[in-house]
Amino acid sequence: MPRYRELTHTARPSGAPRVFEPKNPLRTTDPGALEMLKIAHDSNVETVFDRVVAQQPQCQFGYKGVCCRICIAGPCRVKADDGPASKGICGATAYTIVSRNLVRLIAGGAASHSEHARHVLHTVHELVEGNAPDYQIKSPAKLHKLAEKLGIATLDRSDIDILRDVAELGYADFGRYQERPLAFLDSFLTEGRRRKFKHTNIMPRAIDGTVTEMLAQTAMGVDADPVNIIFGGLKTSLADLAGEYIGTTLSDVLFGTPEPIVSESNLGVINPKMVNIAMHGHNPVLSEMVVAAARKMTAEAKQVGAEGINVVGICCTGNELLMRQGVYLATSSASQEMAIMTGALDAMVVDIQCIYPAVQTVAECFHTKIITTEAIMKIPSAQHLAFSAETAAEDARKLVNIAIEAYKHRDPKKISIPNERHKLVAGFSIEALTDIMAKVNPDRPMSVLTDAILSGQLKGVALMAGCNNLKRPQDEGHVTVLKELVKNDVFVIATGCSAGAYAKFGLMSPLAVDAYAGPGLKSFLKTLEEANPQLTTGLPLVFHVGSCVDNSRGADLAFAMANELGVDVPRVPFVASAPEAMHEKAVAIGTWCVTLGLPTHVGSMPPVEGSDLVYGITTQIAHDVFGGNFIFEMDPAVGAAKMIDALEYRAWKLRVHRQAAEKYNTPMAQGW
Ligand code: BF8
Ligand code: SF4
Repeated sequence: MPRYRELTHTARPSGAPRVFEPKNPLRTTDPGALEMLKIAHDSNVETVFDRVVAQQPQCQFGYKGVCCRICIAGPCRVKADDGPASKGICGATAYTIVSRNLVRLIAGGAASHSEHARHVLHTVHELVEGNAPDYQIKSPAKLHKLAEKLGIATLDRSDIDILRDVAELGYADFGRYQERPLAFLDSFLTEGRRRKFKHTNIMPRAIDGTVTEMLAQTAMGVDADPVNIIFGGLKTSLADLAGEYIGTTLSDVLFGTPEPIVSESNLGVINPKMVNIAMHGHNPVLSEMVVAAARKMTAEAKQVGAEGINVVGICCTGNELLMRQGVYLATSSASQEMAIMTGALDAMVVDIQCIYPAVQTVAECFHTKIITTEAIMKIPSAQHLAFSAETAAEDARKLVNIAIEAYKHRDPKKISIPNERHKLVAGFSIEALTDIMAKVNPDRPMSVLTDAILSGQLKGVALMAGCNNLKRPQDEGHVTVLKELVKNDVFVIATGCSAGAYAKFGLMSPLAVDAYAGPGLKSFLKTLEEANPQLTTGLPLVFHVGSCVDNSRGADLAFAMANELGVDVPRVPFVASAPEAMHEKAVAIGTWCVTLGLPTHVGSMPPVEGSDLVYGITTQIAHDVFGGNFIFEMDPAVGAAKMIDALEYRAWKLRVHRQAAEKYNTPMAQGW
């Protein structure tokens, strides 16, 4: 069972309200978004902040997970503790309904991440077939490292031949029927996790097959056993992680492995004198091409009176561009409409995921063009331009031209850009982090981090991930948790809209270290900086490791630390947190974090409270079996305290077991 030091802390959340001031539409703490939100209200433009209020109070059957819509005899709701109303029409009880609903969220997340990965994989395939002339292998080093992990020969072979084999194995991972583990997952795991997943029978063999199996397992009249259903969900979450690995590694191969890079963030990066294009969505396959095209089209922009072209990012594709190209990150998920409200956004080019259909409605109040680009993602009234790997550069030029054309139709009276913008340092792939630590210890770079934890200089590592969820004010959770963690000497890495929050608030800058880091974290960062005089910038308070699929980088760091410490992941002082989780992808990520053995804080309650059994499995039993557990806690400060407890407990136990092993000359105890 997970342990908490503070006696009032239990596996149940504190009494913090589930929905902050339900009738208050001013639900953001981001100063840039807040400024725009006031303008939206004054000009009667409806945004997500109004719609979330309009949805209150939300259905409590759905909130607790006891509404079943899996067949059309329903919807069925668990309305009583006993008697016929305590079950669905087929007799499904609360634990069956809750667990089925939960794992279907995981399947949705795995399908989403793997759809993204499949697109990158197709692009790689087109490249090796000679059909994608605008793409290239930007990181041969990453390709070789990946091939070696996957057991693909590299000696005396051309990069393109190696990549061909990698792509084939990737395709096999999507559709394998033979009983062999998913290569893109198996090759990254620790030995301990590999054994655990085999023994618990949750090692997936293919991504698509696992997602389909999950849907079949949870169809009407199939699995009713909540434990079996949840194990199916864990397997699906591992398929999700495999999709993330494919997405991250192949994107690094095609577009480069991120290295430290300086940029800026918040709505103030939108430039009134330039043609502004927002890239919104997830896949660098599209956004990298648009950036490349825009950089060559300054002359065209000048012809319409602009000074040039300013590409900015929103959400995860923004994170991808920021990590590799230093492109400004305009804003994150909940404030996506606010970028249009500036009146100076000429085009918003979108691909898939986390794009509010409402961006088109807001855009219609301005001159902004919304352009969808993928066959599975269209918005009524928005323009569609089918983007393809074969004609990528040409497609990208067309997209940029739409923005240049739109610039001519700007209404100067409607332009209002907040001054808010902050400097930041991003670009911390695990390779980049390892290189930085290698300057302190070239033989065992990861020991720099683990030794700092063993000595007590750091309390541990936290992976901050996930979305915005307007049940509470935007970014409040991300910022509060971060400040608590760094004050307590936790080394923090961040992805997705969590990283977006820190970027927007100026917390991803070296300047924030002095203001917020505890003495241990400060001295740790100083040691790294002193050993790395080649870095042209100081190190940030929180390390940006990328987009949502790049949570795989977080898993990689946990594996590397486990291997360095000679233990499995559940013993590593490493926690994860999604203070404002929203998307199905966040549920999938949180679940594999728990399955890998990480205490995982979630600040927005998933629909599990309708079954004590399911709640207990996710928050307690999971810890006994896998070493990780969910911490559902809506008060971000309490959530952080619970994470710090978990880190301290793990670090203490590691120290004790190491001392005992040394004193008695025995192998290190492996239990958690
Ligand atoms: O994939 S963090 S709101 S943008 S789901 Fe979406 Fe959540 Fe943001 Fe990126 Ni991830
Ligand atoms: Fe109702 Fe059962 Fe159908 Fe669900 S599967 S909607 S509980 S009859």
